[in-house]
Amino acid sequence: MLAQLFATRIDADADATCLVIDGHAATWRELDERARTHAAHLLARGLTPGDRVALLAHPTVDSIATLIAHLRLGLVHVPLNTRYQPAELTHVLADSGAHDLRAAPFAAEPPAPLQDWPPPPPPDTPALIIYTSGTTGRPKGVVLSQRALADNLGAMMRAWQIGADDVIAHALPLFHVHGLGLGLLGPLSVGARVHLAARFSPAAIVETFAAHGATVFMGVPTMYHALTAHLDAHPSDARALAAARLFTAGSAALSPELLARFATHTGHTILERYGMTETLFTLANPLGGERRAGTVGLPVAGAEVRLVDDDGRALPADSPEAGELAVRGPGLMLGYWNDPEATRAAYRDGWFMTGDVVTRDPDGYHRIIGRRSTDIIKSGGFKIGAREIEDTLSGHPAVAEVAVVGLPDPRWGELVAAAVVPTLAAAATPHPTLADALDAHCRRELADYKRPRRFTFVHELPRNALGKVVKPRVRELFAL
Ligand code: MCA
Ligand code: AMP
Repeated sequence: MLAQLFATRIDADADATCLVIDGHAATWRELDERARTHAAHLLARGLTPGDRVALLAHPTVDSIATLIAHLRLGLVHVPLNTRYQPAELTHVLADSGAHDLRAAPFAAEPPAPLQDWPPPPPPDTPALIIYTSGTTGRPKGVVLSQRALADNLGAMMRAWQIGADDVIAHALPLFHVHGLGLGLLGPLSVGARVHLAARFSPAAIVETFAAHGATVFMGVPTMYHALTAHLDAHPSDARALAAARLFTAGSAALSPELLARFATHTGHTILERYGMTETLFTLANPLGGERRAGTVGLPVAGAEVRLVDDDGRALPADSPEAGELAVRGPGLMLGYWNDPEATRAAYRDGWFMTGDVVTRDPDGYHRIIGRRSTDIIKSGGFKIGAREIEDTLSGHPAVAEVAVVGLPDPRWGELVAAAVVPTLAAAATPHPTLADALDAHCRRELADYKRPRRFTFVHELPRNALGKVVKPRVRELFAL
């Protein structure tokens, strides 16, 4: 489905610039030529539809051409998180069984580029596997179909009226659906131009608006925090942003204070929306109507949502009560890769259970007020599983027991923090020395955003009568 959209673009707009990456521009024709060369390499390797292919998700024209080749050949694209450490990458490669383009680079001598693209793969075949953290151990692979991407991203592009006149200022990572789907594939599929920055910085975003006529920016709240701080220091930079058409936020809660400060600088009310890797994008404030601070708005076209109480009953539409958000619709994943049990457990009565606790205003606007599990942390818009960090820290010889929590933080949303009971052998080691040793261990084993930023050392962890660690009380240990 997406494959078809790209075919249309190449026929219609061959000489239009579709990507600008750190100053290097590429037209659709160039992107297509590179994709064809890449496709020829892949076919020469004997890869066939359904095979997974892993690639470090660096923002380069080549990696995007590779992605397009995969989508058009019916190969399953597995973007590798560029912040991952070797052990994390090993898990993704082993779990997905992906052909690793890093381990087996193509021969220097390219084969003749592919002459004709094959017919588009069937809509319900896997297109992407995105690894996302959960409550259990290592990240799980979320399998997204060609149809889910085309339908849901198409709905989002229509809702935001994104089209060939738009230029997207893009600084999100290309290994999650926010940056890869909403920021890149969606806009490209409707003919918008995407300006990618290799790294996010407020100055680079301002420059994309001031010098390259960007019209739309999609960011996580941490980026708006940085942008607003930049505008506090350089108020005149707000002019370039004021001329834009649309600013959107998602992946984590945007505080009403931040929304108001950004509006004071730029005149723009950020459009906040909600999504999840497993469901794609399901709730959004309207482009035309009221964008209500502290809410994620209304269901996106095609998505059905309902709130479910603790007994599994759907709440009536006008109920003021909080319930777990359940989602149905074409954007839903095909399942977790190779994990039918986890897939089954994620659904109830045919609805995907998000784990997010939500209320509804009388007129239908949704508010995310919490999460069912204290073991999911969102920091900088990245999802982090407390369990994975605990398992990593438990592997250090100085750790007898550990509990990881998220602490509220104005910049990062939540900050990863670890309460540690040292082993007897380590009990006499000064706490700063222990913290340094654990930090060094985490730097080797974990992506930087997963590293605990605070450690506390305790004699025992707070537990309930059943012996289970009580996470809210672990959080209190850091207030001392
Ligand atoms: C980095 N630092 C941190 C964290 N990350 N400190 C605390 N907590 C963190 N999480 C520190 C670094 O160690 C460094 O410290 C300093 O901050 C700057 O690091 P750097 O990596 O340069 O930070 P950054 O580039 O400014 O990173 C911020 C970021 C990044 C660009 C906002 O977090 C990001 O790309 N987030 C996007 C995540 C995303 O795409 N999520 C979408 C998931 P020092 O200077 O001391 O070394 S998809 C999703 O959620 C659904 C579908 C949806 O709805 O979108
Ligand atoms: P991910 O697994 O990285 O796709 O993250 C999905 C999760 O991000 C959701 O289940 C929510 O907890 C959170 N999320 C996404 N958008 C928002 C938002 N606008 N406000 C609050 N939380 C959000």
